[in-house]
Amino acid sequence: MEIQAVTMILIKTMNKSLLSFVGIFFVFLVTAQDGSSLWLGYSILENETERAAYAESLQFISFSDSTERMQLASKELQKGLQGLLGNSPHEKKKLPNQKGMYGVQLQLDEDLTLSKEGFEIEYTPQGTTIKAKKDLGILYGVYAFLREMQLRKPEPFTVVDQPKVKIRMLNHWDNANGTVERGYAGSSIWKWFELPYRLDPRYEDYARANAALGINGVTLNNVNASSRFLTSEYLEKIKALADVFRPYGIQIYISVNFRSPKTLGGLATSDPLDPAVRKWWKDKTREIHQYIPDFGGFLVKANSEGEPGPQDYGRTHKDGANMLADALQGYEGIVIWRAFVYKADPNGDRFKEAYKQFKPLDGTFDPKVIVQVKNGPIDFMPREPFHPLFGALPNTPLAMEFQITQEYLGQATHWVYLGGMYQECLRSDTYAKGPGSSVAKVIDGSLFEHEISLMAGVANTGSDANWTGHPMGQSNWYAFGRLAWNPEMDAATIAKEWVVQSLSRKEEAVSTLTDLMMSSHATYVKYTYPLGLHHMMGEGHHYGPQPWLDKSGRPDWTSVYYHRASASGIGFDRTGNYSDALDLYHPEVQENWKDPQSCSLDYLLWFHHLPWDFKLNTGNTLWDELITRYYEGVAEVEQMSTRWESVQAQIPSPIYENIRGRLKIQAKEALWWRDACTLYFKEFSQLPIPEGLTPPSRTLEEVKKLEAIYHLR
Ligand code: BDP
Repeated sequence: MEIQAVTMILIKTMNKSLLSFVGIFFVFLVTAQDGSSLWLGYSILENETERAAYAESLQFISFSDSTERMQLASKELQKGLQGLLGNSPHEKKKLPNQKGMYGVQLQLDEDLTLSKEGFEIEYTPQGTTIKAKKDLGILYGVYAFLREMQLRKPEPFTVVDQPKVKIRMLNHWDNANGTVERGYAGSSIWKWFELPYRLDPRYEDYARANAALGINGVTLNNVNASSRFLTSEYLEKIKALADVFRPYGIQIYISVNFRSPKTLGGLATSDPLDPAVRKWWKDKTREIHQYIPDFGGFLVKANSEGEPGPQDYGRTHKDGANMLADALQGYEGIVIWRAFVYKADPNGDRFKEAYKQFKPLDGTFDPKVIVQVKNGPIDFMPREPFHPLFGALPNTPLAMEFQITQEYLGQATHWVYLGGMYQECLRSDTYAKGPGSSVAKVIDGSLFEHEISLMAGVANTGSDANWTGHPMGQSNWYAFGRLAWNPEMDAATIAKEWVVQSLSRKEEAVSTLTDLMMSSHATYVKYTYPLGLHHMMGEGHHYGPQPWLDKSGRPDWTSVYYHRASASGIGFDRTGNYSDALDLYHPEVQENWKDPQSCSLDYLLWFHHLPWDFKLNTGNTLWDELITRYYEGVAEVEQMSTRWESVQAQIPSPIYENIRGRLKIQAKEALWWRDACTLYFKEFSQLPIPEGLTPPSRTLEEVKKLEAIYHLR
């Protein structure tokens, strides 16, 4: 309000050129400084000639049909152009027939050979069309056009695009009390106590940001679900959100607690084969549709980490999932059943648990069911081999579950771009139908020809002004969205897109930041879990190192269960000599990993237990390589800081300072990880820190105390 008033006074008193300068300044001021506008900041195009050329060719917007969403698309285009060009074209009902009058037409075209969300953009200086079969395609086309304008010069171009995955979804682990499980960016963005009466303006900002990526589904609540979300009181609140999201093409899903018939319905059981239970879910589903006619469906975590499920009644995952599918018959919605299940068996291997439970169920699920599998077999570790279920269930559609929130990846203080990690998983070859059977093709449904396809990302959003805590966390939300649209996209291209739209268009900044983003994940892995180590984080909070953790609620929640360090060596033997988890993969995949001499070093200790003096193909012994990597990781964080400082002038200063501070924390904690792990493993190897590296200046006991602080009351 105040900014607008000041602007009006300035406008009245200024000449034109000064005005455009002030315009640029204000657009910058209100859009780019705190990161709250995400990739929709649309800061002014700096190159005046290019800006003028775009402005010349974009003088008006017209649209073929006046649906609510077409109008929304036009408004979004106006908003974007206002930012990029400093002024916005007017809407015109009819195409102006004047020479020199060029603009954009948003045009519905039933004859296009694209899916209902696809679009075609044709830009020329003398006129631009954005065509789609449906108005949602037009909206997606508008966002894509605004993105392209920031990446290209004003020269003719054509873009034809459509999503490869049908459901592109965020999973929020948000609780009814406003907390977020594994959230590091403040409290929940959903204000349950205010809904449905007050609609926080951020709901719409959130919907815009997602729609710009093509995200079309949102599960609002934690998979460790409260039955409260199924009460009519909460359904009314959820309906209010659904109404905000609908114009943006986003459908709502709810995580459900399997015990709800008992806790909420007062029934004696929640057995999925009990007729009263089945009726309860049917009635509840009908009720949900009275509030949300286009309800997306249910997400279920069952018989996992203490959550209730069909196994409590001697039934299977299939019985539970199919009961919910039955309740959804006649509606559009689906059941998303999670495969994140594992049992505490001190002599077993958690790696194999989900496979053991789900493989025998292949082909038994209702067509409305999709099984959602985490990218790796353990639990969102910084680097995991792809989950062996991908490619192993040809008769069951499988959804990908990635984690965007950085639970095990430094939370909100470490800069880790996840695009490359997602890409590594999606490009992995399962060999399920011969070479080229990538995880991406399993997920998009093309490999086994499934109707439903889904990619989910566990959200990293919160109430912080910049949404994600670490400003770079935004890039992970962005990368997830782009890969959900097209799992074959390139992570570096995505990184660059994000930088250009969100941080800086200055050439040097773009290349430095893209580089930094692309190497950030490998750096993190080096100072935390090099060579395929996994699951050695602080108990419960999952922050910082605790490789010495040997007692917990379950053996497979400790660290020693995974690294198995002893005087004789380190690593989890998953070959035929011990757990044989490798056998769950196709023979060609096994071939890549089964021989420790040829196994990629990134996965070595995932599959092999090796002596400390094992000679690697780098020429180093295992011990020397391990320790060297910890040291390299620390050094790389120092280099990140220096490179970050080199682009200071090209980054909005609040974001610059924010990241600079976080990099200092990261440097301190990289050292924490290095010292904790090297000193701890040294107890077993009894070997010296390799020559040329300065041994840690603190003792293991001192480092152990750092983690202990997290448990003080
Ligand atoms: C683990 C998290 C836990 C989640 C669980 C899940 O630590 O908070 O509830 O995954 O995915 O990574 O169900």
